[in-house]
Amino acid sequence: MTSAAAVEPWPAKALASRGRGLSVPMRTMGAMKMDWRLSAPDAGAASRLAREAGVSPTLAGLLLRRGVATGDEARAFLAPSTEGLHDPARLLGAEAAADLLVSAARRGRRIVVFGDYDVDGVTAVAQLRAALARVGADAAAFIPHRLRDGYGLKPQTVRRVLAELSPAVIVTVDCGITAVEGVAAAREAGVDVIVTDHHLVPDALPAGAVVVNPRQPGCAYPEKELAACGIALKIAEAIARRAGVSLSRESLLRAACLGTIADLVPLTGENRVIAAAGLAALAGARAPGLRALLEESGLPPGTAPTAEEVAFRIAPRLNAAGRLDSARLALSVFEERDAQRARLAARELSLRNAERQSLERRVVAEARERIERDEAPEAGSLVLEADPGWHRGVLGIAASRLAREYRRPVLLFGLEGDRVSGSGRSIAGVSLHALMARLRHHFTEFGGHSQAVGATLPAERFAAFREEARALFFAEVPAEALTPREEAEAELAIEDVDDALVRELALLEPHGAGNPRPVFLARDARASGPWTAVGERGLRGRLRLAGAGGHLRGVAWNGGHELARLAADTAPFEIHYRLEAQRDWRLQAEVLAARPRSLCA
Ligand SMILES: [Mn+2]
Repeated sequence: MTSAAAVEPWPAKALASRGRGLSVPMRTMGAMKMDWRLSAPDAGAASRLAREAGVSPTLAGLLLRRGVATGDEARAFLAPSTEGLHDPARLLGAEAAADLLVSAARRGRRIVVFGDYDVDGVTAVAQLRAALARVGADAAAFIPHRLRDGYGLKPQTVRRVLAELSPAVIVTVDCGITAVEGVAAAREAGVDVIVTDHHLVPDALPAGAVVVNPRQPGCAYPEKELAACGIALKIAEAIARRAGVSLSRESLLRAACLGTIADLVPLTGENRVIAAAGLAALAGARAPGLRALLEESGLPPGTAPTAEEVAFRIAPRLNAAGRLDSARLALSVFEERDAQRARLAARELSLRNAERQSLERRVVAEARERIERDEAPEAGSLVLEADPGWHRGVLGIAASRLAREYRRPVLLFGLEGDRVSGSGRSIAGVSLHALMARLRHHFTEFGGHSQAVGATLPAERFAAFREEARALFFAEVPAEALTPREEAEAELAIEDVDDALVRELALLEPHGAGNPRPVFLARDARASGPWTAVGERGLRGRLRLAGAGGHLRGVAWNGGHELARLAADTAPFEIHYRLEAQRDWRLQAEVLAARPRSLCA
């Protein structure tokens, strides 16, 4: 692998031939054109909210940007409580689903919980199985195999479930809303079907199923953005209420918060309550597998993880099972009662996660080499690569890393016999699904949403598909979508960072989709200590930053080169940064971008 320092800027002729006056993203931040923005809210509105809510103007500004407008809303946002959870009965179909499941349980009819192989799907299965076990149901879990079955309630997967598990009732989680044929296959076999799903609702719902989806027409449920595991939490509570049994809400919330954070639904509204309450409850996790998983993830026993620790340490371990093989291993973390076996399962998840990382690194490195060799003008609008050696289970995660790095839509395919299967990830402002749908004539399978797609096509069509796709994206992707963007939410000079502010900002946690850790702009930063590069790509470093007065430990993961250059000089420079307190409470500034002060005028 070439070091980033040696990478040439994007070839000038590729830029020239685009003729759009557009800068194509490159490896190192220093060399590329960047759209710097400060999107701070109106100062008057911020100081009004600050007075009403009794918070600093800085925090008030950040709250305004998160849709919080009044003192009451601010108090509810800053202290999320389980009183903010809505009644399951408000979710259309939840009562009917609970009735059907409880009566099936009482009559000894077999129920299959049909899930998905990611954290959202697995935690949803765990919750429904726990609730069904509590009412004495004969309930089996079925999670499709990512490589062998693929996603969702396909007719052939339904036939496998019918043959292997002989269910009387199938209840889906995290899939099924588009499964017209899959539901029909089950109904023809006399099986009752309940579809619980949070994905976008198509015009035609599957016929003959009880459907629970807060997005479906006629559902007045206030939180439309629940993850599948959030819906499962509601159904589990509806089951317990219907059967008159008690069920530990804390235990449900522990699972629900993991899937809610991992599935990247907005952590606002009810999802914020689920995330906050679930994270707090994780400190008291009792299931031996979950305790072992927290320990494997490097979290001190008895402490609540942050949402970022869930996203970067816990969720990748749970996901690793389904990426490489069966997701049953991830489910066993929630269900295994034997302490020894539970520890082994958690250990095995760590090993698979390490294997996933190495498979992913290989795909990313090989794709990078091709990206940097590709001088065709179309290359700047879409990365589309395939390799027989690439493992399908890591293509989506590798595509998302490359899409962020190069700021273009990325599609990666693995060749499997006479078929090519792959995943794509997009960037803000580009609907990958809408563009790929125009190439549907090539695919035998295609699905996803605006930012992520999956597709399969015959290998012999791949060359033609690639050529058409590159031309299509070159013509259709707007130039401004490809320009790297750095957006800060507020100005905050280094010398204004103090303990009181840091404690106040902690009230915004848990951070995630819809409520990101705030990015600040400091206009007058200086390096006050030596720069030390770390990491194999030479892109990381630490330094001390000094504004007019204060000092702050700094770290940069991707913007290291430009920062190192600026830090070597005595001139002040401008940075975008996030504040993070480590577990040891050492505060540091994560520098996301740096540029000379002179450009700011
Ligand atoms: Mn999901």
